[in-house]
Amino acid sequence: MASPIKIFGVPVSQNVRKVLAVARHLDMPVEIAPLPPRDAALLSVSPSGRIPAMDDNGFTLCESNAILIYLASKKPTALYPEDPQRRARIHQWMFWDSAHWTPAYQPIQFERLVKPKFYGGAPDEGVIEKALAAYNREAALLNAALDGNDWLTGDGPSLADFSVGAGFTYAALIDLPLSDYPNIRAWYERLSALEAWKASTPPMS
Ligand SMILES: N[C@@H](CCC(=O)N[C@@H](CS)C(=O)NCC(=O)O)C(=O)O
Repeated sequence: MASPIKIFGVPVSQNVRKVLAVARHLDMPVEIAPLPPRDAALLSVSPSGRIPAMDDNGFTLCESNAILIYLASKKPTALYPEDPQRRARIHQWMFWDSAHWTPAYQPIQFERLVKPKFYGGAPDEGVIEKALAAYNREAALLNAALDGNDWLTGDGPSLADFSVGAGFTYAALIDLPLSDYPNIRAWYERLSALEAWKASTPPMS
């Protein structure tokens, strides 16, 4: 008999959080191996040492968005509809998340949260200023896309919302500017009301 899918990574990581939230939304049992990044035990599933990673009975995978697609492909639901154009739109947002959105907000999260908490030292305001310019450029795009839309790609939540929404996990703690983005605020409230999103909330967010 097949074992539950194993997810490697600490749930405080927003990239792990999105995987756990999607698994929960799909009602798919997973087992968590709470390893921090670069743990030696990770390397056979995640050669970069980054989290999250996954092992489904010998099939290993890393990259959070690839894992989301894998999980949702195993159990077809409205999170990942079969229609090619709807899927393409979901992929568009997931690629944007990896290529533009995460790189825009992550330096702010690192400087304001990860660095003081785990490495010690004051935030580098120069890094933050540069990152805020990128963040505002991307947040304006997201806010515009949500104008008149409750969700990113259809009438209900899809993988796109879980993927992009993970970036707001620490928004309050790291003081991400949201006052100019009312559509993002309303959308993130909708996402936050989902049982799966609540259940995957890291303790310190
Ligand atoms: N693109 C990757 C990013 C994964 C990532 O950077 N994870 C962080 C934790 S949130 C990590 O493992 N950092 C350690 C490192 O980069 O060495 C994904 O979406 O899975």
